[in-house]
Amino acid sequence: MLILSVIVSSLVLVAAEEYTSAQYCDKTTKSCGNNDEVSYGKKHIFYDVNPPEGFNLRRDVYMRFAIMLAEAQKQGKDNWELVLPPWYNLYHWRSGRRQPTPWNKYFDIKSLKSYSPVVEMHEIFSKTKKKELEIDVLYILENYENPFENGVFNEKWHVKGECEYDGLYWGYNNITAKEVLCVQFQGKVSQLWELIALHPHASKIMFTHGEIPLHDTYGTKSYWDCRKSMKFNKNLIHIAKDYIAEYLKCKTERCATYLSVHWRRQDFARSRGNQVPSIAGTAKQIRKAFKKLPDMNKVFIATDASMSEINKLEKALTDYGYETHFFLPSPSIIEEYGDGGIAIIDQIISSHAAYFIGTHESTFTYRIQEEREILGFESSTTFNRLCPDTGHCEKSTNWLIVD
Ligand SMILES: Nc1nc2c(ncn2[C@@H]2O[C@H](COP(=O)(O)OP(=O)(O)O)[C@@H](O)[C@H]2O)c(=O)[nH]1
Ligand SMILES: [Mg+2]
Repeated sequence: MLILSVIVSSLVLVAAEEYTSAQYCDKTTKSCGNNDEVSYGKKHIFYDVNPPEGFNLRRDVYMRFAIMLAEAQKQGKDNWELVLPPWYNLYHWRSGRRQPTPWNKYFDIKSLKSYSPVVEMHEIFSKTKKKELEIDVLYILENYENPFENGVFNEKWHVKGECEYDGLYWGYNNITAKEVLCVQFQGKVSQLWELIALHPHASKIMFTHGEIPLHDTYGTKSYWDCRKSMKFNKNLIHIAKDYIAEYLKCKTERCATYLSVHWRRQDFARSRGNQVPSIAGTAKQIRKAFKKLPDMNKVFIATDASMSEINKLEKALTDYGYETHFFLPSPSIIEEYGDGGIAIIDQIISSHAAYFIGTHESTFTYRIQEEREILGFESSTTFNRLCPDTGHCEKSTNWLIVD
C-alpha cells in the first residue's frame, strides 16, 4: 500500500512538472542556465495574496488588478502587463499539486486576455529566455493600524522603508527582488499607480497582500465585463456538463431538472457555528425549497464537508424522497486537476441548476451567484441562503449583473 502511494504521488509530481517546466527552475537541484536578459518591451506587475486566503477571494483580487490594468490600457498606458500569480500551496487544497500551477489549468487564458493584458509566469520566462527573474521593487502592503483616523476612512499610503520579504514567490526558487519596501496602504487599487510612479525605471514591480487594495468600483459594468471574461478551462466545463447531462438529465444552459446547494462546512462549521445550519436543519431547508418546485426531486450538493457529514445529509435527503447527487471525482480527475479543479466543477454544476441555495458570506457561493447572473437566471432563483437553525437570518444581497 505504501509502495503504491509512493508511485502514485511521484506520478502526480511528474505530471505537475510537465506543465510547469517551462517556467519552473529549482536553483537547489538544477542549473538555471542562460541568464541573458532579452526584454520584449513590456513592464510587468506581479502580485500575491495573503497565504490563508482561498481560491474565490483570490479570484476577486485578480479582478481588482485586471480592471486596474484594463482601465489604464484604455487611457493609453499600454506598456504594462499583469502576471498571473501561479496557484501554490493553497490552504484548502490538501491533495496533490506541490508545484506552482499556471492559470490555464483552471481558466481560459484567451478569454482573460480579451479583457485585460495578462500573461502567465511561464510566458515571462519563455519571452525573456531568462531562467532567473529579478523583481525591481517589491512592495509589501500593510494595513494601517487605525483605518479610521479621526473617524474617517481616507485613501492614503505611506512608504515605511526597506524591510524583509519572507514569502515564497509562488513556490519558485529562481525569483528574487532587488529592493523590498514596506508600505502602509488603504484605498482603491488604482492608487498603486502612484507607488509604481516612484520608480520610473523599474520594469518589474510586485505587490504582496494584493487583497488590501480595494476595487475602484464594485458591481459596475467594468466589474461585470471582467467577471464575464473569467471563463473556466474548457476541459473542466466539459466534465461538469457531462455530469449534468448524465446524472441531472439536463442538456441546456439553464436547467429545469435540479436544485443545487452550496453547503460550506470545514472552517465555516467550526468558526461560524451559529451562522450555519446543522445537518438535519440543512435537509429541512432543502425540503422547504422543494415545496416551491413541485415537479423536481433531484438535488445536487456542492460541499467541502467530510465524508461522514456527506453520508448523513444524503441519508436525511433520501429519507425525504429526494434523489441526491454529489460530484465524486475519479482518481484521474483528482490527479489532473486537484482540489481546485474539483471545486470548480462543483461550482459549474451548481451554476446551471433551476434553483440555488448558497452559504452566507462564502466567496465560493458569491462566484456561483455571479455565474448565474451571467447565465440569465431570475434573481429569485439565485440569491437564497442556508439559515442557521435558530435566530436571525439576514437576507442575501442581490448583486445583479450590469450589462
Ligand atoms: N469541491 C468543493 N470545495 C469546496 C466547496 N466549498 C469550499 N470548498 C473548498 O474550500 C475553499 C474555500 O475557500 P474560498 O474559495 O475562499 O471560499 P470561502 O472561504 O467559502 O469564502 C475553496 O476554494 C475550495 O477549495 C465545495 O462546495 N466543493
Ligand atoms: Mg475563504
